[in-house]
Amino acid sequence: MEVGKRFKIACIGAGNVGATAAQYCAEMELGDVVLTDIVEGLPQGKALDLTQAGPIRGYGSIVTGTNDYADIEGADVCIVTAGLPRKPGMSRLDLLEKNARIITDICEKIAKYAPDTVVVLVTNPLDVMAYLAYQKLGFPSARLVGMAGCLDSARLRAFVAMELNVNMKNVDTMVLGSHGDDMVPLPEYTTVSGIPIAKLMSQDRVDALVERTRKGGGEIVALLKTGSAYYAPGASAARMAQSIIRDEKQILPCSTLLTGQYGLEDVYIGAPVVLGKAGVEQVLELDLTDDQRAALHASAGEVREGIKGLQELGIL
Ligand code: A3D
Repeated sequence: MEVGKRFKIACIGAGNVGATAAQYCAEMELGDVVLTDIVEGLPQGKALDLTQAGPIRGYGSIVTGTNDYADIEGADVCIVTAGLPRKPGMSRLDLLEKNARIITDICEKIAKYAPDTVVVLVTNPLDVMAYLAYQKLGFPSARLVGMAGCLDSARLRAFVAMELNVNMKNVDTMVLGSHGDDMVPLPEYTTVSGIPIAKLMSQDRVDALVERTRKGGGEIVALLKTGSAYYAPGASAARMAQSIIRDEKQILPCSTLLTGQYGLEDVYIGAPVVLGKAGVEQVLELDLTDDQRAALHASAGEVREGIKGLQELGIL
């Protein structure tokens, strides 16, 4: 009897987003999950808790927790959420440096223990960290992909569904560009069961929903007061892991290395990609208006500023 392969997903960073991604991966039975963190007991405790939810939720994925990177050995997908949030008094540059040092260290460990893995990076500032990880890992760019567009497009889909009082599953959309205020949502590519949203609501309402999407992360931070969003980010990372592990070849907006597409190169930025077992198997180029193209280039300019910051710090 042929025994099926059990896939392995390493969630590096067992904080809010990492543990939530682990939960969704286990619930979807994508494979066995290894939660990894530097804080002793944290990944072990959350892993045990998730394991004990298995009999109730009906999943058979084995979830373990560790502080030892050797345990990620052979992981098919590594979801990286390790990093520090911005604290009061911490400048953007401070945060950039601290997270860049964490990502550099983690990349060394991934390259050592899981050299064939596909990395789904989540740590902010997302597109800059994705570029850094790509440089540090030495993997083909197909195997390093950033999570942002999945989340941003899910937010726009949810807002459209809430506005029209329809099922969110019927809403489809595409968001390009960097993660943050410079993202480039594409209302022309937003449909409800194939119907363009321009036929379902006024331009003013479309603009308002796009603006709410742009500020979607901040809206949740303001409500939570401490910490940032984690259910939808965790679900987005797990969704990407699913497309990779099951070789689904889903078209999803992800941060990826551009090599001339949209007139941009040598920068990580959000674009529609085909995600399969090789990672990013294609980058799709959409027709953009002049304004959207200019917004995408401005977005890439911001990412390049961050990359320049890392070069000045001697990290890149
Ligand atoms: P949090 O709950 O603080 O978890 C971060 C975890 O990383 C903590 O448990 C730390 O102990 C751990 N950690 C720190 N250094 C290391 C290390 N070297 N190795 C292993 N673990 C380490 O944060 P969170 O889960 O809410 O967010 C995690 C990251 O994701 C942050 O950078 C967020 O800004 C980012 N994030 C990005 C998005 C995007 O859409 C791109 C959305 C949500 C969060």
